[in-house]
Amino acid sequence: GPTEKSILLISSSVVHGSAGCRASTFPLQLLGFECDVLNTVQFSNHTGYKVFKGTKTTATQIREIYEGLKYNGFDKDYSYIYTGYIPGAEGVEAIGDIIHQIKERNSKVQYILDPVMGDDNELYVSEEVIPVYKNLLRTADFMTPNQFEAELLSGVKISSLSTAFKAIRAMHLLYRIKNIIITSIKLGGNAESLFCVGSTSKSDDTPRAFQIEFPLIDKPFRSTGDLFAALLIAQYDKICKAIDDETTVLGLPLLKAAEHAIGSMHGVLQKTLVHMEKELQKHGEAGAEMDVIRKSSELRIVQSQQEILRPCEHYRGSIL
Ligand code: PXL
Repeated sequence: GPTEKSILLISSSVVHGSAGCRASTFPLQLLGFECDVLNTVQFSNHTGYKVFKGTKTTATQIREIYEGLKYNGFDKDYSYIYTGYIPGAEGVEAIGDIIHQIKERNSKVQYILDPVMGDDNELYVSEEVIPVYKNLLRTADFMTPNQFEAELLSGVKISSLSTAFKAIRAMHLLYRIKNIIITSIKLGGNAESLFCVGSTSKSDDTPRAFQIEFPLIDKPFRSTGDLFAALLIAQYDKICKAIDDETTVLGLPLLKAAEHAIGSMHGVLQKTLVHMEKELQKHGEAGAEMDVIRKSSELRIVQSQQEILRPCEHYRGSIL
């Protein structure tokens, strides 16, 4: 029915661990979303380990899978589409075609493009995806780059909050995109906090920007962007529905959604940190091995249901 919340998730699957769709599906289901999941790869584990094995879904296979969805009419009722980890340019192109078709058939669907390309100045997909994403961004309603991805897509080096907002303004203009969130920005080598900065452009095209500061937990977590995007979508949907119900106009739904997503995120990371310390103690000397650290820092998502359902309200942002 019309009140059903449904989403098509297009991202990676890993057998072990919590990357890609394995980070986003369960939280969205827990928060009441019907999730359709198209896996762009099936890897043994995320690519940050010494070894990973598995297969990529080819562009032809992606198109074929969509034909099946379309034939059966499953693609008509999505409230949201999310795209995340896609390893190559042909894959991004094939998925772009799918997005166009779904948008043509359903003008209400909202598309969240998470341009998953890398982190800390290191790419983990083919660099040929960059121009293809630049094209695809024009059809997106939301984008959720991290600092590195925002730099690649805006051409602006982010070294301060003011350059972050410069990057945001550039992306609004380049891609005519309404909602932008740069999920985490680190300013300086020994920073103790991170910043989430975002913006919604109003009907007159002026951006309404905001920032949220939250504590940095300095561990080699991965998949935090995948989980954040999922939480953001769920919180945004909830806030927009609450506005409809009460016909009150809140300041900026995207800011509220990001505050709640960060609240949950912080809870998941705290849970993961406690687990990590226990595991590393158990492993003694061997605990210093990078892959042991990697495994112990896989996000503890199933164990964090309360944190996902009831985000802590501690992180408050400000409108600029
Ligand atoms: O969190 C991004 C991500 C998603 N999927 C896979 C990955 C990564 C990052 O390394 O390897 C398979």
